[in-house]
This record gives sequence, C-alpha cells and structure tokens, in this order.
Amino acid sequence: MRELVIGAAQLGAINKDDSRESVVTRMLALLDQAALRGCDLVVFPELALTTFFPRWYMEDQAEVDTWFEREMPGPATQPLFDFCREHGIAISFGYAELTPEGHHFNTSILTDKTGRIVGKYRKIHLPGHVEFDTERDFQHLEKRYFEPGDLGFGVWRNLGAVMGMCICNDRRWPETWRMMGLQGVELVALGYNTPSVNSQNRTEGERERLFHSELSIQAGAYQNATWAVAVAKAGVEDGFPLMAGSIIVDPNGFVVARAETNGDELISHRCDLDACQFGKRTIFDFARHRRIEHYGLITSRTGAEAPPEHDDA
Ligand code: CDT
Repeated sequence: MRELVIGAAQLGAINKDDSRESVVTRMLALLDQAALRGCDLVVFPELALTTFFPRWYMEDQAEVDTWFEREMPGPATQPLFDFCREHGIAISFGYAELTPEGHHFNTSILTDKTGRIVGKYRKIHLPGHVEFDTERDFQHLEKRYFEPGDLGFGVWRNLGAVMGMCICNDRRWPETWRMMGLQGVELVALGYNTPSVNSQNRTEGERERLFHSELSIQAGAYQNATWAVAVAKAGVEDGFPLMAGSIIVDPNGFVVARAETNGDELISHRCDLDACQFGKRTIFDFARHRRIEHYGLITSRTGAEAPPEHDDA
C-alpha cells in the first residue's frame, strides 16, 4: 500500500496590516501540529501569505506590487522551507508571484520533503473583473491584478504519488480536473479564498457557497479517481467574511475529513494512493471509455452558443 498522511492547514483571517512574518509564524504552528501527526504533505490556502487583496481596488501599481513575492523562498518565507527540510515534510501553498520579467500570477507551489520546489502552478481560471464595479457589494479584482497562468495544468511525481495543483475558482471547472486526470493524477492540492456571500446575489450565502464548493471538489475527485485536498483561507478579513469548510476527499468522492472552525486549523487523513486504481481501471478508465471524437467543442469553442431559434410549430 502507498500511504501518505496528508494535512490540510486552514488559515483564519489575515488582515491588511498583518505582516508576512506573522502569517508564517501561524503556518509554522500548524506545521508543528502536522509533524506531531506524522504528516507527509501539508497543504495551505491560496494567497496564504496575505489578506485576499483582490477585494481592494488599487490604481498605483507600486502599491499593488507590495502584495506580491519577487522570490520564493524569500526572507519571510525561508522558515517554511527550513521546517520542511528539518522535519521531512512537504508543503504546498499559494502566493502572489511577481516574476523577474514583471508578470503577475496567482501561484501555488509544491515542495518535496527537503523543501525543494518540485512543482509550480499559476491560476488559469481567474474570476472577477478588471475595473471598479459599482453593482457589486464588494470587489473581486483578480482579473485586474493577475494574468492567466501560463504553465497549464501540470502534475508532478512527488513522495511516490502523482500530484497536481489548482487554485480556488479552478475547482469549479471540470476541465481543470480532467487535464490532471489525463495525466494520472492521484492527489490534487488546492487552496481557496471564497467570500461567504456572492457579491452579485445576496441570497447566495455560506450554505449555498459551501454546497457548490463541495459539489465541485467531490465531482472532480470522483470523476478522475483522485484524492483532493481543499484548503480555505477563512474568517473575517477586515470586515469581509470568507467561508471555511476545508475538506479532504477520497477517490470515490467522499469527504473523509472536514474543518470545523473558521480559524487556523489542521485536519489530516491517511490517504491510500492505491485507492485511486479501482476507479482508474474501471468506470473511469479513460483509455477504454472516453470518446474524444465528440469532445471537439471543448477546445474549439469558449462561450456557449445555442442553436438558432426556429418555428417548430
Ligand atoms: N479566489 C477565488 O477564486 N474565489 C472565487 C470567488 C468567485 S466570485 C468572483 C471562487 O471561485 O471561490
């Protein structure tokens, strides 16, 4: 049996004034717990080092860039990598990446147990908008501050498993999961910052948002016979609530661990990677059952186009 103890390290609120160092201290406290539980891999949320800054409208690029990391590891994050090496724990976390060429991405990385970065993913499905939107209760400016990821949906052999990553909104898109499924993924690590209320529909609250999140993750895991680790940044950041509900999902789509609080919280589960094999060899044996001759629209058409109306009387 190939087993890994996987930790999902949910973070509670990070306010605008909280320093990277203070957040890393909180992450290290969760890693201490993870070490005691024998975790092999610990997954942290999207944009783990800062508040969810895309809710704030900014025009000054120099101000925007203060939320980004120019190097990874950098001075503030080095202790996380040191911890990996000293304790033999792999980690994955999200951050805003500013490349030497000046590109801005919503990124997550995956390390091995020595703290070496073995995988990088840049968020592809960026939600939200570019300009200030007076119709919304609050802003979601990811399309303003980030470029769509340019690395595709990769997977990496790590800790004896095939691992992939995606970020927040990506989890709602079956294409995300299938791209990794087609590369034999066995564990998908994903972090999220999901506002507890839909800024464009006040009747869609935490109950509905948790439902849609779990629906997407459970379906993605089941339909691709993979483990999934979904980790929230939760709590109320400067008055703006983010939903919690971090979960670990098995390759049959069942939730096997779930966070109970809105704060810093570690959940964990011993995951049998070989449990992916049954689904991959039977109902989701892609090689036998997929019919790619009928999937052309998936890559040739972006938006939905209904057929022209006609009088069918
Ligand atoms: N961070 C992120 O991607 N959040 C989105 C909110 C969508 S509403 C603009 C999510 O899918 O959870």
